[in-house]
This record gives sequence, structure tokens and C-alpha cells, in this order.
Amino acid sequence: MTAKRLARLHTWNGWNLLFLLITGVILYMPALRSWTTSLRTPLKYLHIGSGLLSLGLLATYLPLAGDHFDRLRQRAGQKANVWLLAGLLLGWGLSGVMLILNRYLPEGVAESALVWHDRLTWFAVPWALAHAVTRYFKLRLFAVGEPVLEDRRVLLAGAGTVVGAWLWGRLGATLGVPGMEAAKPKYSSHQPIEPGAAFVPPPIVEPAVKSKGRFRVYTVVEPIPTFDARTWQFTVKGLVEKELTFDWEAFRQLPKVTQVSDFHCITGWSVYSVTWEGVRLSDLLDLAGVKPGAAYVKFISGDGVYTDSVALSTARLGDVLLPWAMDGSPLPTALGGPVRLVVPQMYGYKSVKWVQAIELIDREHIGFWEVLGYPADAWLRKEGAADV
Ligand SMILES: Nc1nc2c(c(=O)[nH]1)N[C@H]1C(S)=C(S)[C@@H](COP(=O)(O)O)O[C@H]1N2
Ligand SMILES: [Mo]
Repeated sequence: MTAKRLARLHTWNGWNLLFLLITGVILYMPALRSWTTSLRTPLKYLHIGSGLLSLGLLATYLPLAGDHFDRLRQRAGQKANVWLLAGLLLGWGLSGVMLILNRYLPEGVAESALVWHDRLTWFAVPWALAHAVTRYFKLRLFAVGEPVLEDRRVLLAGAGTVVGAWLWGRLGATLGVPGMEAAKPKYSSHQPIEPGAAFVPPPIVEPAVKSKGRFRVYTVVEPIPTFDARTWQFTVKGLVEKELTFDWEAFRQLPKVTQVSDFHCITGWSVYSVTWEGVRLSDLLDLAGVKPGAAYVKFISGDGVYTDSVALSTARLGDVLLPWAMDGSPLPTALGGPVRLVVPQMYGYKSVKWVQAIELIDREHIGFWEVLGYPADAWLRKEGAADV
């Protein structure tokens, strides 16, 4: 009876885990982001649902665990496998729940949850493959028929999971495997990449602090759009007293401000103490003159696809910038150069990259990711809204 239930649990768990691994990798891999955009939100919920199912299966297993371990008395390898799997499921479950609650947890917590969620995954992929293959071919990598396994060795297997996951993450980072780069590499990893060079920004200040963390390069179009300083234009239009159009030469003459702020993506990563230099949006709005009917500011990316909007009151916040420099260098093309938007008090999806036009409008415009299921309320914390 127990044997049958165990076998059924094993099958369910195997398929569910495979589904979790596949959806997880699709959700995570930067290279897959741009061609899975419209699927991301449903995929995320399927992944979460499947993750919860997996914890449910673990709970169903617990009452059978005693029997199971009796059966495995002589099977050190299988016993270690069970522990390893339990460790993985718990680790994923815990970090996964932390990622879901991201917004309500202290700063930095989501980041470590993300790092651990990924590490466990990268560790689990080869293990799951090896496990599937050895099961399929009925290979036994571990000696069978040993005397009763000591508890100490079982514990070691659990500890091995954690250490293994950590080492695996380090290895991926060292080898620079895509998506496994170090969570907090040296700052030099995002110096300007190619084109941007043609855009000569005004003199840039030496940053007083060093930023901490790494931007994950997001784009919904492939390849990353590039621009030419000779033809690039920036427009302020809509409900304004006078429409403005700048070429690069004129744009770089605009009054500039420098600010240090944090940047948070809703998926869990953050970059702290980024030094931005550029134009304050509010100053630009004053230059154009906002008409009374305007209530929202819409941002249009030069990638031809991405847009978003914020309320006029948000756009007026002093820390909302259109930077052309970051951490003492021209803004890298990959990070939105020559000019992007930063709205530090909101999740990163509001910070449109490669901004080329802003339009004053009388009603809200639903942005690219909001259409696809991201929350309309992008404030980092609920209290943030009260500050406005
Ligand atoms: N044009 C454009 N802007 C964008 C995005 C994008 O895909 N395209 N991604 C958004 C999201 S979800 C985040 S978190 C930040 C990421 O900025 P980064 O790519 O510089 O790390 O950019 C935002 N602005
Ligand atoms: Mo994001």
C-alpha cells in the first residue's frame, strides 16, 4: 500500500519538478526574456502554482517518510536523494515565498531569495538529469546493500546540497555562464558597450559613492536598439504650451542634476547607490509648460514597443530623472543609453529605457508590462504613495 503511494508520489513529483525547472529557466534566462514576454505573467503564476503543488506533495510524503526510510535502510544513495530533494524543495519553497512577498520584506531580502532560488535551480538541473538517467537505466551510482545508514551521513547529504548549490553558483559565475554571472560583480561589468560612443555627454562628475549590485539587461525587442547621435531626437508633446524637439546637441545643453538613488526590479534584484546624471523631468516639463488638462506623463521608448506612464504628480518628484550618465560613465546602450528614465521610488518597469518622446495626456496610459499583468501600482512600498 505504502509502496504504491510512494511510487505515485514519485511520479507526480518528477513531472511537477520537470515543469518547475522548465518554467523557471524560461522565466529566468535573460536570453529568453524578449521572446517570452507575453507569456511571462501566466508562466509566473503556473510556476508559483506548481511550486505550491510541490510543497503539497512534500507534505503528503511526510506521513510516509518513516516507512520509506525503513525500506531504504540499505540504500544509502536513495536515502541521500530523498534528503537532497527535501532540502531543494524547502529551499525553493522558502525563497519562492519570499520572492512573492518581495514588496513587504526588508530591502535586500528579495535579492538573496532570488540568488538562492537560482543557485538551487542550477544545482538541481544536473542532479535531476543524473537522477532521471540512472533511474531510467536502473544504474546505481551508490553502493547498495551497505549496512544501516548512519544518521550522520544523511545529514551530510543535506549539508552537501547547500554547499553544492553554493559551489555550483560560484562555478557558473566564474565561467560567466549566461544568467549565472556573479550577483554583485565589480562595477566595471557595465561600462558602455559599443554605439553609445557617438553620443558625447557633457562632462560627467566623478561619483562620490560606488554603486552596489548589477543591472540585469532587460529588453523586449531584440536586438537591443542602437541610435545615432546625428539623427537622434527627443520630443516633448501632447498637452503642453509648446512642443519641444531636441537633437542630441540641444539635449545635452539642458540643465543637469546629479543624484544617488537605488534601483529595484520587481523580480527581486536591486542596484544600490547608483549615481545618475542628467535632466530632471520636472525641469523639462517647465520648459514645455504643462497645460491644465494634463494628468499623466507617457514615456515612449525608441525601441518602438515599450511605453509607460506616471501621474503628473509623480513625474514632478525631484528624483525623477532622464539621465545620460551613470556611475561616472555615459549611460551604456544596454541600460537605456543615450537617455532613459529613472523613477527611483517605483519598480524598474516604470523606468523606460531609450526614451525618445514624452507626451502629456489627460488619462492614464497602461504601460507595456502592466498590460501583461504587472501591478498598476508600481510604488516600492505602500507608504511611498503617501509621500507624494
Ligand atoms: N525600453 C525598455 N525599457 C525598460 C524595459 C524594457 O524591456 N524595455 N524593462 C524595464 C524593467 S522591467 C526594468 S527592471 C528596467 C531594467 O533596466 P536595465 O535593463 O537597465 O537593468 O528597465 C525597464 N525599462
Ligand atoms: Mo523589472
